[in-house]
Amino acid sequence: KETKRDQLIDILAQCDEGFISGQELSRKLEISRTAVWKHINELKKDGYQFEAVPKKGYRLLSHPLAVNETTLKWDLQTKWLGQKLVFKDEVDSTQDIAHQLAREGAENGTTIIANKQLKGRGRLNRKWVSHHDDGIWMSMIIRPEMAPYHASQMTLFTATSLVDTIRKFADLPIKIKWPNDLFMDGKKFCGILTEMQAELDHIEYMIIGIGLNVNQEINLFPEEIQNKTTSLAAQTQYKWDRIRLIQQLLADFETNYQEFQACGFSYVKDKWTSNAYKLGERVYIKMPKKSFEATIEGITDDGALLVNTADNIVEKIYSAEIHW
Ligand code: BT5
Repeated sequence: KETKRDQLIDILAQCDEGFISGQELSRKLEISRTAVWKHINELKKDGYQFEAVPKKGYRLLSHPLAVNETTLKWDLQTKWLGQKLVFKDEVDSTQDIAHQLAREGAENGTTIIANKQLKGRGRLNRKWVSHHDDGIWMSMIIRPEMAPYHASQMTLFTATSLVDTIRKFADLPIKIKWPNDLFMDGKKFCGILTEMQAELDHIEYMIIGIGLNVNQEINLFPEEIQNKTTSLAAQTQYKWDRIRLIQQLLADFETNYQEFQACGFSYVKDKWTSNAYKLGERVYIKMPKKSFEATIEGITDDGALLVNTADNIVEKIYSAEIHW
């Protein structure tokens, strides 16, 4: 059932005359004028902007940029992804909360989003800088019908879905660096962390973590990564609406995921390849036991990286770091 607050937002948003008086609102909502005033103040705190004119009343000027559970769920166009949404202002890592909820049985699609992370992490326990609330830090609990050895496809899938979403807002030259980074202008602005709980033949759950730099100024990043890091706003020179971006991201992930389930990895492979970073170029492949120079040829039908080594041998790589 819609709360009074939701009803108030609806009335304000649909008000043709622009202004609506406190008295009118109190009548329509069947609450006191003090209660209306309290709700309006709450909404202001959440980032809604009003024009208030004596005798005329209130007019809604803009919806909030403040990200929270209400604003995220308002007009969210998904069926199962993010419909169970946990929003926190500050956490250690959204991955940890997701693991805990998944262990407790949280349903497929449950999504955890935070404004700030104190201990955001990347792969191999590397740090993910996310202590400012200008980015998108989220973890999705997915319970896929997929063999564990196909799990790495989810990372590649997520990267392609993210590219789709961002391109809906701006035509940016985004490239996917295997396996889990999005780059622009030669700099990283997004990383994906896929973790899972699985038996040999069965995935119990996956946690897909997305860290996306949105409105950061570059000087917010620690010095050691400033020259290799960027954000959407740094590239476009304007601030992005994080709420719309998250909502679109969830909606695209959901529809693309359905396609991926129906068509298999071929749905991902072409999209991935057409956005691949350094395709056909020489890079360094670093693995725990060996490092070598090779040319990136593409990915295989199961998501491994295909490279051509200096001795003209084509190798499939399942896990490595790529440098240049
Ligand atoms: C990743 O790891 O790129 C995966 C990052 C996943 C972060 C999300 S945020 C929501 C969820 N909760 C978490 O705690 N994590 C996930 P990796 O490929 O290991 O890259 C880590 C490296 O990226 C670091 O060693 C830095 O060099 C660089 N880095 C750190 N923070 C960055 C940032 N904000 N933007 C760009 N590069 C960054």
